[in-house]
Amino acid sequence: MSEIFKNIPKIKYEGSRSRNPLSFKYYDPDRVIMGKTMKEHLPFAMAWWHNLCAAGTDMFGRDTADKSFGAEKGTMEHAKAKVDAGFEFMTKLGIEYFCFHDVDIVPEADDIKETNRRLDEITDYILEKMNETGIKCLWGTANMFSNPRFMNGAGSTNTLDVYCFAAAQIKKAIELTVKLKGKGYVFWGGREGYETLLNTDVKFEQENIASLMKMAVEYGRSIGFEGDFYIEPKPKEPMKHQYDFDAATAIGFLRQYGLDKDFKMNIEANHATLAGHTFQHELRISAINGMLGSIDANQGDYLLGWDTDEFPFDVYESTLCMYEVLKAGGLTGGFNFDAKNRRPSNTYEDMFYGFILGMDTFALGLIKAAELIEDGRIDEFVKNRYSSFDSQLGKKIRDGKATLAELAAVAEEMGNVRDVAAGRQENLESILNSILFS
Ligand code: XUL
Ligand code: CO
Repeated sequence: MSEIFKNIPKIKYEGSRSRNPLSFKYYDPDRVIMGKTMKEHLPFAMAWWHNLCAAGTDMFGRDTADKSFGAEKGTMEHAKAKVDAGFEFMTKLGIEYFCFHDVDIVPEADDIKETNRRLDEITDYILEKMNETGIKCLWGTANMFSNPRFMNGAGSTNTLDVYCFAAAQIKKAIELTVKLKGKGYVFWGGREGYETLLNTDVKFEQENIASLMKMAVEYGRSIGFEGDFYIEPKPKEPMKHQYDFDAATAIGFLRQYGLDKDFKMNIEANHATLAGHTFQHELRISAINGMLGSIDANQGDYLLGWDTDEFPFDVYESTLCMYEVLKAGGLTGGFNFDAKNRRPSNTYEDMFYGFILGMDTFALGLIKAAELIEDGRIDEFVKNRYSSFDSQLGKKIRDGKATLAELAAVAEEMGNVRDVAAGRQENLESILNSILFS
């Protein structure tokens, strides 16, 4: 196997003053922050689909990048060339993990039995590369949205035959995840939603999705999968309304169907903003419910209302993300760059620039989040903000032992409220700025 990214050396940390575009400015893997190395805090992953498959096609134009890696597309040679390219790419960047859909790693055949045979063959090859390099699998998943059979959804389909196909793909993808020792298995509800309620039985569809997930958990556990299952919430696109709208909705669904012990959230930044939330909101909601599992690290665009999957460069966002992650005690999963180069960024160098940007953005976010926590002013403010509840009566309320009548009597005794503490948002934002730009 010959080198594919010939002009690209191994990417090293050179510091923020370096003018070398092929170097890290902030990601210094061995630097220790709050007792752990950056590499331990930030288990980065490469998304097979964006990095090795997507080549720039959009609604208005075809590929701009060459991702053939010297082989004919649609062949097993090409599938292997992508493995070679992917492992060389990850090794050069020091990325420890990858994530994949079944159809990212082989061309789908006409018959699922042949597709599965191809999957066995390619994962043998991937395993060899994993053993050679020490690179690991973060999570696997089944693509149940591209093939036309899934036009009405997979778990939410109206057609029993399609439901069986979804089951077959999930079964195989879990087997592959176990074979590659993946830490997680993802359900992103590609077309699990609807375009119009006029043709949709929402209850029926949601029950079927839950059943499919239950079968997946049972099967996964029966073949030794010990990792987490994840739901990756997204409010819309491709469907007008997707059932896993946001973290709160997905968590409610999991609890309703008794799946909450086996599942956590895989939170994607761009999906959060599509749902009208901040990235930080989705992380916080997952964390306070004990379900912050993994992250799809990317960002959207304020001017565009769709999932642009850009490489993250917004350090406010990455700092507030890392603030949530540090406070939650880290992730069980990792940081998967579910991100793609812009269409005109179509060279091999651009593939590296995308990851250098993303890794540096999260490294800087980690540095700044640790400074915020060590500074302590924000945490202290939040703690003090609720200090009135430290009283006897406050404790009684927190313990669920107070009555409405008792509290009303206290209010009547006071006659009116004299003192409500200020929220201090501007002051806190200014602290954040002073730490970000110190
Ligand atoms: C789509 C998306 C997916 C999932 C995996 O918006 O994020 O690529 O991450 O299916
Ligand atoms: Co994603």
